[in-house]
Amino acid sequence: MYQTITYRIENGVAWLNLNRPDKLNAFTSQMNKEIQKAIKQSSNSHEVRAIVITGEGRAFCSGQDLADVDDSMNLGQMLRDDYGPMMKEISRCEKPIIAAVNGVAAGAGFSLALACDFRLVSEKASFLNAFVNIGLIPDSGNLYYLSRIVGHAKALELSVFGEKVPAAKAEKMGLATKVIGVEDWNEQVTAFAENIASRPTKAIGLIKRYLEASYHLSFEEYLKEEAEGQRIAGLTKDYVEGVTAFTEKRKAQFIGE
Ligand code: T3D
Repeated sequence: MYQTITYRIENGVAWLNLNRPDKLNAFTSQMNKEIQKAIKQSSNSHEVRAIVITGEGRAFCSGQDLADVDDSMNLGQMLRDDYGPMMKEISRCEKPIIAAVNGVAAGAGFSLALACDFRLVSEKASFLNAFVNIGLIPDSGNLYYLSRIVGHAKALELSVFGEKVPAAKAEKMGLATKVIGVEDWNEQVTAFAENIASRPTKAIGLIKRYLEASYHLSFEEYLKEEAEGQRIAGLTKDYVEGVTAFTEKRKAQFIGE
């Protein structure tokens, strides 16, 4: 079904592995489309309550496959056809998405990690806003997310100098949710993802929706929207379970509905 990625669901977690390790998981048009499809599949599946995107081999993703482009290509069209739709699918997804950054994340691979809700970063991983090194601007929502995560000044610095940011420095900048050692990488990533998957999935989706909306609305408009969000959250089974568990002094068992 998929050729450039692998996809499986385990314990409520959809695992989406970029699978072109000999090219450091560089993007092709096909890979863009397969990621888009896998995110949509996860969004539509009741079974999925968290999504992990990671890379096979030693890299997370090295960005656009530079062997797959030529000078005559309209790069704007490429973004409109491939990267834009993929990034929109990710931003529309109401399930929590975790980038498990196992190795270098460069160019649009960095953008992909930025678009995720959490970034678990291996101690041997690094981030590289490589675009400027080949005369391009950061794309695929990169500046949009990067400036929100690290602030305007750092976003400009990382984009203009295009230098590698090692895991420890990335953590200090707020780029990493958590840096994880190589030895317990699989265990810790799985535990983090399954923890998120056990939480009230609908509420998490609404948190994502309204956090994003807060950037685009006046405070008055935001309060109006927020009230609607809470109305929806208040109708979920997980809300009933949360309150019941509190009054019964036990741990809530959320089901994601
Ligand atoms: O079309 C457009 O340009 C518009 C779209 C833009 C979106 C973008 O993402 S632009 C940015 C594209 N990405 C880059 O510029 C990053 C290029 N890669 C690197 O800078 C380095 O490879 C890394 C820092 C990512 C890793 O360095 P290192 O030393 O660990 O590995 P390496 O030896 O450079 O790479 C290993 C192999 O992967 C190598 O192939 P080989 O020699 O073993 O056959 C290398 O060519 C290949 N590879 C790495 N990145 C890419 C790639 N092949 C194709 N495309 C790549 N992006």
